[in-house]
Amino acid sequence: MTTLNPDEEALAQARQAVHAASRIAVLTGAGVSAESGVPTFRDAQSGLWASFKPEDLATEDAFRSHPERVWNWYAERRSRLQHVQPNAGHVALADFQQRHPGRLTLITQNVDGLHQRAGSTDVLALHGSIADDRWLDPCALARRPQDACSVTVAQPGQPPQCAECGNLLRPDVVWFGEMLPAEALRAAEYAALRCQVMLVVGTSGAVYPAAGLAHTARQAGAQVWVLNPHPSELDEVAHGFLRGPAAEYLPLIFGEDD
Ligand code: BJW
Repeated sequence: MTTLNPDEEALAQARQAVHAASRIAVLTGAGVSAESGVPTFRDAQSGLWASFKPEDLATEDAFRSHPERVWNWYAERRSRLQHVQPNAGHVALADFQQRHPGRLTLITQNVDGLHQRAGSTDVLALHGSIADDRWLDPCALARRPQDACSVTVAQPGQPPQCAECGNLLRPDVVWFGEMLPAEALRAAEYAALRCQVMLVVGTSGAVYPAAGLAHTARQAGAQVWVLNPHPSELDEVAHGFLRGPAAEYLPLIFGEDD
């Protein structure tokens, strides 16, 4: 008889749980993109990432006080995303969804679009998309509230502005203190309530309401697994841990048998 070491044992259990479940929810965070070369928020070591906490940059107040600083943070991240690719973890999830339609709900806090680029469909993107912009304020000159600004001027290193009223474009992401997209959040809560297994991948579990989905799943009776090389704030919710990198472990969990 072969004896498995604790890591192999956990991996085998998680894999078995996933393959036995008809309703799986996967909640991802920045760690799932780390091996694609996208820095995580709270591990970041360089540039603005090191100088400011996410709470100091990812807020409307920060943007209103220092629009250039925040805009350039996003510009740098957008530029980096042009040179990265989905990794084996993103691909494993997308392949599983394609092989098993309707079985896996993918909920992500990431704004990088890498799950979608890997081929995942119906991704519940709780914190928006870094690829998109929207106006910061309603147009000051509009006659009707639904009318948006239309004429945009851009100076290098500054957020584009409405030439007529001075309104600024901002990234279409969810900052601290802002509501999450209602439909995506509702669908994510529904998936958390109904799933038999939830796998939480590469998130510190520090940001709510996303982190609360793991609590919801656990309270509703799901088996909860955490995949993260380091301890996270959601460890206390988990039935089991996988202490490893997402790009290596996700293919082992979601791949087909040889
Ligand atoms: C690997 C790896 C590898 C490394 N493989 N893993 C309840 C309690 C307390 C506070 C609140 C609460 N409810 C709401 C709040 C307030 C607030 C909040 O949560 N604050 C906390 C900081 C305490 N939440 C909000 O404000 C939210 N809105 C809201 O609640 O609206 C309702 C409301 C509004 C108004 C009034 C009243 C109520 C909005 C939260 C928005 C978060 N936005 C950001 C920025 C998005 C845009 C952008 O990208 O710039 O989202 S912040 C940032 O954090 C980003 C991320 O999605 C999010 C989570 O980060 P994540 O993914 O966990 O990354 P890291 O870096 O923290 O962790 C990486 C992990 O990966 C680590 O664990 C590593 O070990 C691991 N890792 N390599 C696997 N290879």
